[in-house]
Amino acid sequence: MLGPVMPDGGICVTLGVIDSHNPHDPPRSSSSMEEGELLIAGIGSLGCAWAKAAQARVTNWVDLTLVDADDSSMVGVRHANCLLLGDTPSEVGCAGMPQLAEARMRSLQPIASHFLEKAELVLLLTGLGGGSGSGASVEFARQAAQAGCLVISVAAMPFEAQSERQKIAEDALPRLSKVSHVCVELSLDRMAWQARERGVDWQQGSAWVEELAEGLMRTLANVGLINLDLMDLRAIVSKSGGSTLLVAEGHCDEAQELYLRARSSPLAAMSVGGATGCLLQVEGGPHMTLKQVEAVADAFTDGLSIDAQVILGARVSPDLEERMRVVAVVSGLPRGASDGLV
Ligand SMILES: Nc1nc2c(ncn2[C@@H]2O[C@H](COP(=O)(O)OP(=O)(O)O)[C@@H](O)[C@H]2O)c(=O)[nH]1
Ligand SMILES: [Mg+2]
Repeated sequence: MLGPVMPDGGICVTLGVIDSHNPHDPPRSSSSMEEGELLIAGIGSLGCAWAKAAQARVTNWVDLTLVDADDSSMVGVRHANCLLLGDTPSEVGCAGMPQLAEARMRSLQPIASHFLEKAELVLLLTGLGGGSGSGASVEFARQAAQAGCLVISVAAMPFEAQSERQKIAEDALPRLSKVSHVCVELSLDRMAWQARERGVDWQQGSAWVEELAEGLMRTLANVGLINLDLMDLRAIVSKSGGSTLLVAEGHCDEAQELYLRARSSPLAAMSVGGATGCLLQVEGGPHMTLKQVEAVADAFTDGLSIDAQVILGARVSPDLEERMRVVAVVSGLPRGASDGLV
């Protein structure tokens, strides 16, 4: 531990630097996490596709749950808890019927409770606007929270041209947000736009979701003291108000650039100004300096409330060399805040 540091603005930051061993294989010490404590859950077809891709990056130490009315979402998966919403031919499909998906998810609670009781953190990925994701994700998040899990939901909003889907999504989002500790809203339009910029198909634009999931899971698992870190995360997300996630990777000397990259991810417009809580994890190569960590902390905490609680962790991962990976959970945001991100 390097002890508390006080960056500009008077925000008190607790800083810990932990050397990770092999970045690809986080330690599972006896005092750290147990199997099943970290869970990525995909709900609905898009959510399942994202969850499979995200969990494939952290396969040895994060479990996977797939929930959909369509069993093709579960094809080709080796180790996952698969929950099919309706298991007779007449029941298959929840197209445009979120209430039906929600009711079916409710009836699956006895099965879901087996793995939700063990889990500490659930990262829920879903695309709103269809039936399965919009209905079942609300009920799944409710069950997870009831089982004592910390629930972080990432929900994609439909393309603006899809007005029927928009309506369903706008109904589902506040309900999902209410039963999640953190609910991050993604815009498929922004994602598609960014994918086009890079010359890839919009569905491949999901690399950002995978990075977010991987970054968050590494933040929580790599440090070895999972419970301590989950407690830090709990302290941050328990603040009242809105919350969001920021993730970025870039050169370790470009703190401001890293921050701007994190802010331009396909999140819906949301200002982090006035936030009262921030958990910031900075990961860099072996030559990362305290000065670089502080520069990133300054860039990410600039504009937070003057008395914000900031918990800062830093970790050395040899594979990052000159690069830095930053994951921030920002909470206590004034409701309805928007700064019109492009
Ligand atoms: N245009 C387009 N949008 C899609 C496609 N697949 C998914 N989406 C979007 O993703 C959202 C969720 O879709 P999906 O996960 O298939 O719904 P669910 O399985 O019924 O929950 C939809 O509301 C759409 O906005 C696609 O192939 N084309
Ligand atoms: Mg579907």
